[in-house]
Amino acid sequence: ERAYQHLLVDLSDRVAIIRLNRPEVLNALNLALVDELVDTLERLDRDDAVRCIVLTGNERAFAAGADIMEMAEAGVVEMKRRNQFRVWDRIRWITKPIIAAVNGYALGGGCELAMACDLIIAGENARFGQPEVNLGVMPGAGGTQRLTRLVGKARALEILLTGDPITAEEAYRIGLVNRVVPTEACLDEALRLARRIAEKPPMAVRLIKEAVYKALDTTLQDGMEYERNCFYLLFATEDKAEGMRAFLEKRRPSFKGR
Ligand code: CO8
Repeated sequence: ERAYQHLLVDLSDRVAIIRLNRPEVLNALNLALVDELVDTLERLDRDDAVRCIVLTGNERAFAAGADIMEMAEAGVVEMKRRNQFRVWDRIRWITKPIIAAVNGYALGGGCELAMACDLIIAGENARFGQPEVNLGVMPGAGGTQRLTRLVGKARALEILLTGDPITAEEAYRIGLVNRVVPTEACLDEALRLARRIAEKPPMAVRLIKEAVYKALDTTLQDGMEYERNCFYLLFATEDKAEGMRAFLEKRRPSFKGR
Protein backbone atom coordinates (compact mmCIF):
# COMPACT_ATOMS: atom_id res chain seq x y z
CA GLU A 1 0.00 0.00 0.00
CA ARG A 2 1.35 3.32 -1.08
CA ALA A 3 0.81 6.53 0.85
CA TYR A 4 -0.56 9.51 -1.03
CA GLN A 5 -0.76 13.06 0.21
CA HIS A 6 -3.41 14.55 -2.06
CA LEU A 7 -4.85 11.55 -3.93
CA LEU A 8 -6.83 8.38 -3.34
CA VAL A 9 -5.95 5.60 -5.76
CA ASP A 10 -7.75 2.29 -6.38
CA LEU A 11 -7.60 -0.48 -8.91
CA SER A 12 -10.52 -2.68 -9.99
CA ASP A 13 -11.02 -4.74 -13.14
CA ARG A 14 -7.89 -3.34 -14.77
CA VAL A 15 -9.19 0.20 -14.29
CA ALA A 16 -7.27 2.55 -12.00
CA ILE A 17 -9.28 5.25 -10.24
CA ILE A 18 -7.52 8.40 -9.09
CA ARG A 19 -9.47 10.76 -6.82
CA LEU A 20 -8.18 14.26 -6.24
CA ASN A 21 -8.35 14.68 -2.49
CA ARG A 22 -8.09 18.24 -1.16
CA PRO A 23 -11.81 18.67 -0.47
CA GLU A 24 -11.30 21.60 1.94
CA VAL A 25 -10.15 23.80 -0.97
CA LEU A 26 -12.34 22.26 -3.70
CA ASN A 27 -9.36 20.23 -4.92
CA ALA A 28 -7.31 23.32 -5.79
CA LEU A 29 -4.27 22.10 -7.71
CA ASN A 30 -1.19 23.03 -5.74
CA LEU A 31 2.28 22.09 -6.97
CA ALA A 32 2.50 19.06 -4.69
CA LEU A 33 -0.81 17.67 -5.94
CA VAL A 34 0.12 18.03 -9.60
CA ASP A 35 3.54 16.41 -8.95
CA GLU A 36 1.89 13.51 -7.19
CA LEU A 37 -0.80 13.19 -9.84
CA VAL A 38 1.63 13.10 -12.75
CA ASP A 39 3.97 10.66 -10.98
CA THR A 40 0.97 8.43 -10.32
CA LEU A 41 -0.27 8.61 -13.91
CA GLU A 42 3.18 7.61 -15.15
CA ARG A 43 3.40 4.74 -12.69
CA LEU A 44 -0.05 3.44 -13.69
CA ASP A 45 0.91 3.85 -17.33
CA ARG A 46 3.81 1.44 -16.78
CA ASP A 47 1.70 -1.05 -14.80
CA ASP A 48 0.50 -4.02 -16.91
CA ALA A 49 -2.41 -4.58 -14.51
CA VAL A 50 -3.89 -1.23 -15.60
CA ARG A 51 -5.54 -0.71 -18.97
CA CYS A 52 -7.51 2.48 -18.45
CA ILE A 53 -7.46 5.31 -15.91
CA VAL A 54 -10.39 7.25 -14.43
CA LEU A 55 -9.65 10.62 -12.85
CA THR A 56 -12.24 12.21 -10.59
CA GLY A 57 -12.83 14.58 -7.70
CA ASN A 58 -15.88 14.69 -5.44
CA GLU A 59 -19.51 15.78 -5.85
CA ARG A 60 -18.73 19.41 -5.17
CA ALA A 61 -15.60 19.81 -7.25
CA PHE A 62 -13.45 18.09 -9.81
CA ALA A 63 -10.94 20.89 -9.24
CA ALA A 64 -11.53 24.63 -8.75
CA GLY A 65 -8.26 25.55 -10.45
CA ALA A 66 -4.67 26.18 -9.58
CA ASP A 67 -4.14 26.96 -5.90
CA ILE A 68 -4.54 30.73 -5.71
CA MET A 69 -2.80 30.80 -2.31
CA GLU A 70 0.38 29.56 -4.00
CA MET A 71 0.23 32.18 -6.75
CA ALA A 72 -0.97 35.24 -4.87
CA GLU A 73 2.48 36.42 -3.77
CA ALA A 74 4.47 35.02 -6.69
CA GLY A 75 6.21 37.23 -9.25
CA VAL A 76 7.36 36.33 -12.71
CA VAL A 77 10.82 35.19 -11.63
CA GLU A 78 9.32 32.86 -9.03
CA MET A 79 6.83 31.49 -11.55
CA LYS A 80 9.55 30.89 -14.13
CA ARG A 81 11.71 29.27 -11.47
CA ARG A 82 8.89 26.89 -10.48
CA ASN A 83 8.59 25.80 -14.10
CA GLN A 84 5.39 24.00 -13.14
CA PHE A 85 4.29 23.29 -16.69
CA ARG A 86 7.17 20.92 -17.27
CA VAL A 87 5.40 18.51 -14.95
CA TRP A 88 2.04 19.29 -16.51
CA ASP A 89 3.28 18.58 -20.05
CA ARG A 90 4.10 14.99 -19.08
CA ILE A 91 0.35 14.23 -18.98
CA ARG A 92 0.39 14.48 -22.76
CA TRP A 93 2.61 11.39 -23.00
CA ILE A 94 0.51 9.02 -20.93
CA THR A 95 -0.27 6.21 -23.37
CA LYS A 96 -3.34 4.68 -21.68
CA PRO A 97 -6.76 6.30 -22.04
CA ILE A 98 -7.67 8.67 -19.20
CA ILE A 99 -11.36 9.36 -18.54
CA ALA A 100 -12.30 12.37 -16.44
CA ALA A 101 -15.45 11.93 -14.33
CA VAL A 102 -16.40 15.52 -13.56
CA ASN A 103 -18.88 16.65 -10.90
CA GLY A 104 -19.10 20.18 -9.59
CA TYR A 105 -16.47 22.79 -10.41
CA ALA A 106 -13.94 22.24 -13.17
CA LEU A 107 -12.48 25.72 -13.30
CA GLY A 108 -9.20 27.16 -14.52
CA GLY A 109 -6.52 24.50 -14.10
CA GLY A 110 -9.34 22.08 -13.22
CA CYS A 111 -10.98 22.58 -16.62
CA GLU A 112 -7.54 22.32 -18.23
CA LEU A 113 -6.93 19.07 -16.39
CA ALA A 114 -10.24 17.65 -17.61
CA MET A 115 -9.35 18.69 -21.16
CA ALA A 116 -5.94 17.02 -20.81
CA CYS A 117 -7.84 13.75 -20.28
CA ASP A 118 -9.02 11.79 -23.31
CA LEU A 119 -12.74 11.57 -22.56
CA ILE A 120 -14.96 13.51 -20.16
CA ILE A 121 -18.10 12.21 -18.45
CA ALA A 122 -19.93 15.06 -16.75
CA GLY A 123 -22.44 14.93 -13.92
CA GLU A 124 -25.44 17.24 -14.29
CA ASN A 125 -24.02 19.58 -11.66
CA ALA A 126 -20.66 20.02 -13.43
CA ARG A 127 -19.53 23.58 -14.23
CA PHE A 128 -16.70 24.21 -16.66
CA GLY A 129 -14.95 27.53 -16.94
CA GLN A 130 -11.73 29.46 -17.34
CA PRO A 131 -12.07 32.27 -14.77
CA GLU A 132 -8.38 33.28 -14.85
CA VAL A 133 -9.26 36.57 -16.54
CA ASN A 134 -11.07 37.60 -13.35
CA LEU A 135 -7.76 37.25 -11.47
CA GLY A 136 -5.83 39.40 -13.92
CA VAL A 137 -4.18 36.45 -15.63
CA MET A 138 -5.04 33.88 -18.28
CA PRO A 139 -4.91 30.10 -18.63
CA GLY A 140 -1.43 28.59 -18.63
CA ALA A 141 -2.03 24.85 -18.92
CA GLY A 142 -3.79 24.62 -22.27
CA GLY A 143 -6.95 26.64 -21.68
CA THR A 144 -6.52 28.80 -24.76
CA GLN A 145 -5.14 26.00 -26.93
CA ARG A 146 -7.09 22.84 -26.07
CA LEU A 147 -10.39 24.64 -25.55
CA THR A 148 -10.11 26.36 -28.92
CA ARG A 149 -9.39 23.09 -30.69
CA LEU A 150 -12.26 21.39 -28.88
CA VAL A 151 -15.06 23.95 -29.24
CA GLY A 152 -13.87 26.45 -31.86
CA LYS A 153 -12.74 30.07 -31.73
CA ALA A 154 -16.05 31.81 -31.01
CA ARG A 155 -17.09 29.69 -28.05
CA ALA A 156 -13.58 29.47 -26.66
CA LEU A 157 -13.19 33.25 -26.70
CA GLU A 158 -16.53 33.77 -24.99
CA ILE A 159 -15.62 31.35 -22.20
CA LEU A 160 -12.11 32.78 -21.86
CA LEU A 161 -13.02 36.47 -22.02
CA THR A 162 -16.06 36.41 -19.73
CA GLY A 163 -14.67 33.87 -17.27
CA ASP A 164 -18.26 32.69 -16.78
CA PRO A 165 -18.69 28.96 -16.20
CA ILE A 166 -20.89 26.89 -18.49
CA THR A 167 -23.22 24.07 -17.43
CA ALA A 168 -22.68 20.40 -18.16
CA GLU A 169 -25.50 20.52 -20.70
CA GLU A 170 -23.87 23.44 -22.54
CA ALA A 171 -20.49 21.68 -22.38
CA TYR A 172 -22.10 18.68 -24.05
CA ARG A 173 -23.77 20.83 -26.70
CA ILE A 174 -20.48 22.41 -27.76
CA GLY A 175 -18.55 19.14 -27.75
CA LEU A 176 -16.43 19.66 -24.66
CA VAL A 177 -17.72 16.50 -22.92
CA ASN A 178 -18.77 13.06 -24.13
CA ARG A 179 -21.98 12.79 -22.16
CA VAL A 180 -23.94 14.15 -19.23
CA VAL A 181 -25.40 11.83 -16.59
CA PRO A 182 -27.04 12.33 -13.18
CA THR A 183 -24.47 13.57 -10.70
CA GLU A 184 -24.54 10.43 -8.57
CA ALA A 185 -24.08 8.22 -11.67
CA CYS A 186 -21.05 10.07 -13.03
CA LEU A 187 -18.26 7.91 -11.63
CA ASP A 188 -20.12 4.67 -12.40
CA GLU A 189 -20.66 5.75 -15.98
CA ALA A 190 -16.97 6.61 -16.35
CA LEU A 191 -16.03 3.24 -14.84
CA ARG A 192 -18.38 1.42 -17.17
CA LEU A 193 -16.81 3.10 -20.16
CA ALA A 194 -13.32 2.44 -18.80
CA ARG A 195 -14.07 -1.28 -18.38
CA ARG A 196 -15.28 -1.48 -21.97
CA ILE A 197 -12.04 0.06 -23.16
CA ALA A 198 -10.04 -2.18 -20.80
CA GLU A 199 -11.33 -5.22 -22.71
CA LYS A 200 -9.89 -4.00 -25.99
CA PRO A 201 -6.45 -4.94 -27.28
CA PRO A 202 -4.12 -2.52 -25.46
CA MET A 203 -1.72 -1.91 -28.33
CA ALA A 204 -4.54 -0.98 -30.71
CA VAL A 205 -6.00 1.30 -28.02
CA ARG A 206 -2.64 2.95 -27.53
CA LEU A 207 -2.00 3.58 -31.21
CA ILE A 208 -5.54 4.90 -31.75
CA LYS A 209 -4.95 7.43 -28.98
CA GLU A 210 -1.57 8.40 -30.44
CA ALA A 211 -3.00 8.80 -33.93
CA VAL A 212 -5.91 10.98 -32.78
CA TYR A 213 -3.54 13.36 -30.95
CA LYS A 214 -1.40 13.41 -34.08
CA ALA A 215 -4.49 14.59 -35.97
CA LEU A 216 -4.70 17.64 -33.69
CA ASP A 217 -1.09 18.45 -34.30
CA THR A 218 -0.27 17.93 -37.96
CA THR A 219 -1.42 18.16 -41.59
CA LEU A 220 -3.94 15.69 -43.02
CA GLN A 221 -1.29 14.20 -45.30
CA ASP A 222 1.20 13.58 -42.50
CA GLY A 223 -1.56 12.35 -40.23
CA MET A 224 -2.77 9.83 -42.80
CA GLU A 225 0.76 8.53 -43.18
CA TYR A 226 1.13 8.28 -39.40
CA GLU A 227 -2.15 6.40 -39.16
CA ARG A 228 -1.12 3.95 -41.85
CA ASN A 229 2.17 3.16 -40.15
CA CYS A 230 0.32 2.55 -36.87
CA PHE A 231 -2.14 0.32 -38.73
CA TYR A 232 0.66 -1.77 -40.25
CA LEU A 233 2.42 -1.96 -36.91
CA LEU A 234 -0.58 -3.71 -35.34
CA PHE A 235 -0.18 -6.55 -37.83
CA ALA A 236 2.90 -7.55 -35.84
CA THR A 237 0.86 -8.17 -32.66
CA GLU A 238 -0.49 -11.42 -31.27
CA ASP A 239 -3.70 -9.57 -30.46
CA LYS A 240 -4.29 -8.92 -34.17
CA ALA A 241 -3.94 -12.64 -34.88
CA GLU A 242 -6.23 -13.45 -31.95
CA GLY A 243 -8.82 -10.80 -32.87
CA MET A 244 -9.17 -11.95 -36.47
CA ARG A 245 -9.04 -15.65 -35.59
CA ALA A 246 -11.74 -15.18 -32.94
CA PHE A 247 -13.94 -13.41 -35.47
CA LEU A 248 -13.61 -16.25 -37.96
CA GLU A 249 -14.20 -18.86 -35.26
CA LYS A 250 -17.23 -16.90 -34.00
CA ARG A 251 -15.97 -16.62 -30.41
CA ARG A 252 -14.96 -13.83 -28.07
CA PRO A 253 -11.32 -12.77 -28.42
CA SER A 254 -8.99 -12.78 -25.46
CA PHE A 255 -6.46 -9.98 -25.77
CA LYS A 256 -3.07 -10.09 -24.09
CA GLY A 257 -1.47 -6.75 -24.93
CA ARG A 258 1.22 -8.33 -27.07
N1 CO8 B 1 -7.28 28.04 -4.94
C1 CO8 B 1 -7.21 28.03 -3.59
N2 CO8 B 1 -8.28 27.88 -2.78
C2 CO8 B 1 -9.48 27.73 -3.37
C3 CO8 B 1 -9.64 27.74 -4.75
C4 CO8 B 1 -8.46 27.91 -5.57
N3 CO8 B 1 -8.49 27.88 -6.92
N4 CO8 B 1 -10.93 27.58 -5.05
C5 CO8 B 1 -11.59 27.48 -3.86
N5 CO8 B 1 -10.71 27.56 -2.84
C6 CO8 B 1 -11.00 27.49 -1.40
C7 CO8 B 1 -11.66 28.76 -0.91
O1 CO8 B 1 -10.69 29.74 -0.64
C8 CO8 B 1 -12.37 28.27 0.33
O2 CO8 B 1 -11.43 28.17 1.38
P1 CO8 B 1 -11.82 28.70 2.87
O3 CO8 B 1 -12.94 27.77 3.27
O4 CO8 B 1 -10.56 28.50 3.65
O5 CO8 B 1 -12.26 30.10 2.70
C9 CO8 B 1 -12.79 26.86 -0.03
O6 CO8 B 1 -11.97 26.49 -1.15
C10 CO8 B 1 -14.24 26.76 -0.47
O7 CO8 B 1 -14.44 27.70 -1.51
P2 CO8 B 1 -15.57 28.85 -1.45
O8 CO8 B 1 -15.89 29.18 -0.03
O9 CO8 B 1 -15.12 29.96 -2.33
O10 CO8 B 1 -16.79 28.04 -2.08
P3 CO8 B 1 -18.03 28.67 -2.89
O11 CO8 B 1 -18.97 27.54 -3.05
O12 CO8 B 1 -18.48 29.93 -2.24
O13 CO8 B 1 -17.41 29.08 -4.33
C11 CO8 B 1 -16.10 28.77 -6.33
C12 CO8 B 1 -16.92 28.10 -5.17
C13 CO8 B 1 -17.01 29.60 -7.20
C14 CO8 B 1 -15.48 27.64 -7.15
C15 CO8 B 1 -15.01 29.66 -5.70
O14 CO8 B 1 -14.31 28.91 -4.73
C16 CO8 B 1 -14.01 30.17 -6.70
O15 CO8 B 1 -14.29 31.08 -7.44
N6 CO8 B 1 -12.76 29.60 -6.70
C17 CO8 B 1 -11.72 30.04 -7.55
C18 CO8 B 1 -11.89 29.61 -8.98
C19 CO8 B 1 -10.78 30.15 -9.85
O16 CO8 B 1 -10.59 31.33 -10.01
N7 CO8 B 1 -9.99 29.24 -10.45
C20 CO8 B 1 -8.93 29.59 -11.34
C21 CO8 B 1 -7.64 29.67 -10.61
S1 CO8 B 1 -6.31 30.26 -11.64
C22 CO8 B 1 -5.83 28.92 -12.54
O17 CO8 B 1 -6.39 27.88 -12.44
C23 CO8 B 1 -4.65 29.11 -13.44
C24 CO8 B 1 -4.29 27.83 -14.18
C25 CO8 B 1 -2.88 27.83 -14.58
C26 CO8 B 1 -2.29 26.47 -14.69
C27 CO8 B 1 -2.74 25.50 -13.67
C28 CO8 B 1 -1.78 24.41 -13.40
C29 CO8 B 1 -2.21 23.56 -12.22
